[in-house]
Amino acid sequence: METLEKRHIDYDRTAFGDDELLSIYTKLVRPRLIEERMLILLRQGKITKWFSGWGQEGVSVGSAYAMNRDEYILPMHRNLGVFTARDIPLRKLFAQFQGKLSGFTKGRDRSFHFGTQEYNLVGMISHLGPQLGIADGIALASVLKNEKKATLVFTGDGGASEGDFHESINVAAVWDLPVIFAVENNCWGLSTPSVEQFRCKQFIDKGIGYGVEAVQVNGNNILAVINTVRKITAEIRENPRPVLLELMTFRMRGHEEASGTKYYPEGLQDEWMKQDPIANYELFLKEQGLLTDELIKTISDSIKAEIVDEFEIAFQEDAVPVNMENELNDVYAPFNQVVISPETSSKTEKRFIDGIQDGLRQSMEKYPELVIMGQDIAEYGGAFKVTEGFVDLFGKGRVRNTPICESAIVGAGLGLSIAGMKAIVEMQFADFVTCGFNQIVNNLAKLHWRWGEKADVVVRMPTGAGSAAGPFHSQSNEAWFFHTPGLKIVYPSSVEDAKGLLNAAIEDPNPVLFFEHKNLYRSLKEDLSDDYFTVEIGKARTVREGDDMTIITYGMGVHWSKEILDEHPEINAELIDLRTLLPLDTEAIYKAVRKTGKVIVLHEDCMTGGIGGELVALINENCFNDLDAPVKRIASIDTPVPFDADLEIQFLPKGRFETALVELARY
Ligand SMILES: Cc1ncc(C[n+]2csc(CCOP(=O)(O)OP(=O)(O)O)c2C)c(N)n1
Repeated sequence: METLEKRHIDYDRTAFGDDELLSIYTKLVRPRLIEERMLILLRQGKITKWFSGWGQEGVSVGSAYAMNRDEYILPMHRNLGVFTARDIPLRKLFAQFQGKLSGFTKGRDRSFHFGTQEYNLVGMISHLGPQLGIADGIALASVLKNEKKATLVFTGDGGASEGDFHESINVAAVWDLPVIFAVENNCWGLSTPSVEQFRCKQFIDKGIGYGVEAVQVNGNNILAVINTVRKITAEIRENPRPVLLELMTFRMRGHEEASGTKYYPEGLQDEWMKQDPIANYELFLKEQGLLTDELIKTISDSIKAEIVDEFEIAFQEDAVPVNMENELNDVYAPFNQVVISPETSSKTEKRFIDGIQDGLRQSMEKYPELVIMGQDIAEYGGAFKVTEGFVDLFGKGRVRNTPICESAIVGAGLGLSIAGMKAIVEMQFADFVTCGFNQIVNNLAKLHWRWGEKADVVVRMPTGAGSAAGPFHSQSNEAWFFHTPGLKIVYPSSVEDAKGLLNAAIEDPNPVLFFEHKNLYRSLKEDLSDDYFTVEIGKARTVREGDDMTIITYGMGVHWSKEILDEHPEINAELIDLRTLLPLDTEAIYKAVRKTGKVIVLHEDCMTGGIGGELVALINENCFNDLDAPVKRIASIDTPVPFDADLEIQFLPKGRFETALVELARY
């Protein structure tokens, strides 16, 4: 531990009694002593890399200390002090570092990449910025529940260059969310200095652009950090709003040990050494007559002994058992869907869009904790008017217009879920999900498998071509997500399924992408149960029975198939609507294939890398001996979706499907 001859930080102890000052000291040295030990273990090859918070402990410990214990903190990679300040037992923390079962992620994720409801902490994913949107959702939940709680989310000065920072602080500003955006400004992002990260003289200058209050504090002054965070939290709990808090500090060690610190200019580390948060605080406490060299040694020896013992316990723990079933079982949050039938036989003829609206409305009634978010969805009713009238029914708190910030809003959906609520995010068009892609595939999809927390979010995706809307309002993009374990993908083609599967998706605690074909919204009509009901997720539907061949499809493909089969009464085909793409109903697929021995797989999405490829592979692997003909795969051509109506007809697979159907019938 460094010592200083002269103190370089001024402290204001007005708000602190002697005992508290000392107790803060023990909390402050703890992460430093852990890192000292970790450095030894690293050199001995007993521990893998982590990201050091050496020199930044004032930020982590001070912030965590100042927050109430039941308020969420979303730490980053240098915030060991947050975890220790929340008193996570060291053996559990070290088991996490060592990938042991008694850690937080069953060996599936590393060091600080975990969350824990028990300690109200939500750890990061490597992508840095996505943390920020989650904080918005947690804070929104606290506002909607009138809990008067603050949320604190960290970001580095470098990570704050990501779009997520802009989106999240903007959403928090517009929605008056009680979030502290704590920018841990250690002046560097790996080897890149702040001047290459942003042009403002100081980070807080960004606050005015977002219309939020911005405060700067010396992050190495633990008492100043505590005072500042206490003051802000006291204010925003009562009068919710975001605050941008810039905590000035410096990283003394490398980004991680192996990358070194050679890029720091000569003398810079020596200058910052004088600002060490612990050495300065020690001097201050000595001046106050509260600390002596003996007491420092006593405290340090006792913490060090604890660290050695607790590391030993973590080392002694058996390696995590390697069991494939365990890995696969944890991909989804456990949920046994009990299908709910309509209470009465009352039915009304409704359009596809009405089925969706019915489901949404009845789910909003059933789940008071359910919130819908999307662009223009409030008074305007959404681009397709699905939520028309919802503000009057459920209020603006639960039917929320969002800024054009897909990433922050999907993140906010996850935050709502973490805080015990349910979320639906409406993409205005499925095409725009690209802007929220990271949150979906990296946060929502992996969360349960990583640390056992559910991601109770439905993303509604108005999808598909056929209305001459061009390449950015027509795409089929289900295959982008099909490849990501942890997501469910639901794609109804009937009015009944639209309502029943949407209700089921909302009920399911797992993240569901719910595809709604825009061309079906107003063209398809069916008698629909008026009551609330659900349809089983993961179950395909036999639309028509037949013996000549099997058509496996979903979405618009079901309607094209019906239409063309009606024109070819000589072909007696079994028609399977997958309805759920993830998880796939493989049993239904194999059964239908075995029944006829001839198969066409049809989808609107492009051919290459489409879901059809996976279906054909599965059929080949599992039903080869039952096949009487090569499996046909019909899809859109491998181009973006064209605007011109004739070009679009050529792009779409309907015409090629008819030819293939007739050919296969003759085979
Ligand atoms: C999206 C993304 N891009 C790049 C990286 C690689 N990376 C990890 S940390 C880091 C620097 C982060 O700097 P800053 O946010 O200032 O935090 P610091 O490490 O300085 O605490 C980079 C470039 C990443 N993890 N995620």
